[in-house]
Amino acid sequence: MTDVDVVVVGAGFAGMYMLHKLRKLGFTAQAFEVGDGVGGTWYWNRYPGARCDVESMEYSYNFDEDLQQEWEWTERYATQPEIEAYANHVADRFDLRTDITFSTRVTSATFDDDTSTWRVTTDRGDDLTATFVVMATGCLSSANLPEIAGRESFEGPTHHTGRWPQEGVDFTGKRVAVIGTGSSAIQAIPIIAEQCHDLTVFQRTANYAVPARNAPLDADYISDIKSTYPEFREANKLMIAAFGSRIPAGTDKGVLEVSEEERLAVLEERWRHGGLGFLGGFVDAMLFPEANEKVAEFVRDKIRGVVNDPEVAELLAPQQVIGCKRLCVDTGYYETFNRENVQLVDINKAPIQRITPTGIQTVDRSYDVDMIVFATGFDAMTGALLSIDIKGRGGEALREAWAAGPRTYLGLGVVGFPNLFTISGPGSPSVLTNMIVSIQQHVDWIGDCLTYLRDNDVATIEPTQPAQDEWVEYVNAIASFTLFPSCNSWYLGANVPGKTRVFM
Ligand code: NA7
Repeated sequence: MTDVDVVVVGAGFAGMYMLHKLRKLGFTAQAFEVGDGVGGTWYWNRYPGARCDVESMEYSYNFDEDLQQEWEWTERYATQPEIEAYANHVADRFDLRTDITFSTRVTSATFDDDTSTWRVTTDRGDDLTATFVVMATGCLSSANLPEIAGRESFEGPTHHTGRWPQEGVDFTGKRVAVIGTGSSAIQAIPIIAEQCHDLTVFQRTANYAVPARNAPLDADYISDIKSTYPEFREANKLMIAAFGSRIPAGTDKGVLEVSEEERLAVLEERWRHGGLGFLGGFVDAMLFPEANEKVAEFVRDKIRGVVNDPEVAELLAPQQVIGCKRLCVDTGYYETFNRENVQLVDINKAPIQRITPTGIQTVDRSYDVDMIVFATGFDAMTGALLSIDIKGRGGEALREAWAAGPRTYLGLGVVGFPNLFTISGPGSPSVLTNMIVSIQQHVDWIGDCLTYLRDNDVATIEPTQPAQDEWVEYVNAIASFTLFPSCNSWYLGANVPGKTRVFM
């Protein structure tokens, strides 16, 4: 007899729905969460301008019709505060908090071969047994703080976008440095620039951003969607990334199969529409370098059209494959570099040497600043999982099993780790899709699986070695047909020094 049937690690959107599902199915469950509130990613990423890049009518749960009917989104893309409020609403509505222990980090999970149960411990002294453990630890939850010499010596405040203080940050009158130009930086920079005295952006790799075209949601649009919400959700599930069924359909042709005129018309229409659907105008933008380059050049031209200083425009114009790193969705990012109080520093050409007590020293000059914002991303997909000491059959450590990169079956289970599930884990569609849809699919699958085990008196389940090997091979084969492996993205773990490069 275990203390609970299931331990759930994390109370973001995955952990919350898992908890709700387990209770409905009659399992006892205990969730642990490091934050002091629910929301996961949307609890931690409070930086100015934080917004979802999937539209709000789609980035929400669909497991309860009343829930989706009663919640009112206000903008095309929801802000972090609104998504966090939604997470809290869900927690209240389904009374989830009673089974979530907050401000508590799970430190270890150890499988006992004799009893076929898990023992879970936390940094607050919890020590409990469970038949199953569900890792709802998130894909982008382990902050990547670069090891830059002298980092600790800086005398002013430093903030990582993914660990933003609850009370917010006052930039008034400050000289601010932002390191990094990924999605978080691209959302934060326009707002920081408006508030601070001056802003210096340290860019290693330029990124592609398409306009969000964010706007308040129209009441007619909301009621139109709500009147057919189940059908709308079904249609989205069938889309390649589980969102965007209302985006005007692209052509069924390749980029190079149409005339220049038609190509520009398709791209222009999607640029005007805004958002992540931009890459879906043609069938092969992520398959062939020549096709991709045409789309990339279209965006570079847009950047050149916005940024006044041609040298700055060229620096901001990315050179890698478009879409290889997750496409960013922006509001006024490139325009921000026309402001007098904003400068761009190319640290690809002149790398940062060290952080000093008063600022940032690159190989060719120093920049005095009052505050540093690290928009340097995450140890994605595996970081949060491997920060827990997980030991499976025979005491095998997950850190060892994954030393050469993560291997899973369906992104849900790992050979040698019975009754352990990873929601939207490495090797699943996960971050290449609308996360909420993929989370719900995994939670529903795990719920069905646990019910089957209980109904059939089966003590443990784990993938077989051939099934896992075939799955990993399959994922790699599909990835190798695409342009995703062509750059140093977090999809590959290539943003974290020393991490094995595997398409996750
Ligand atoms: P990202 O997309 O990983 O971006 C991190 C940025 O930080 C990126 O520009 C990196 O440059 C830069 N970076 C990372 N380490 C360093 C060091 N050591 N020195 C200088 N610059 C560095 O993280 P985000 O938080 O913006 O977005 C993550 C996801 O959240 C995003 O894809 C959306 O799905 C939401 P690099 O490109 O590695 O040269």
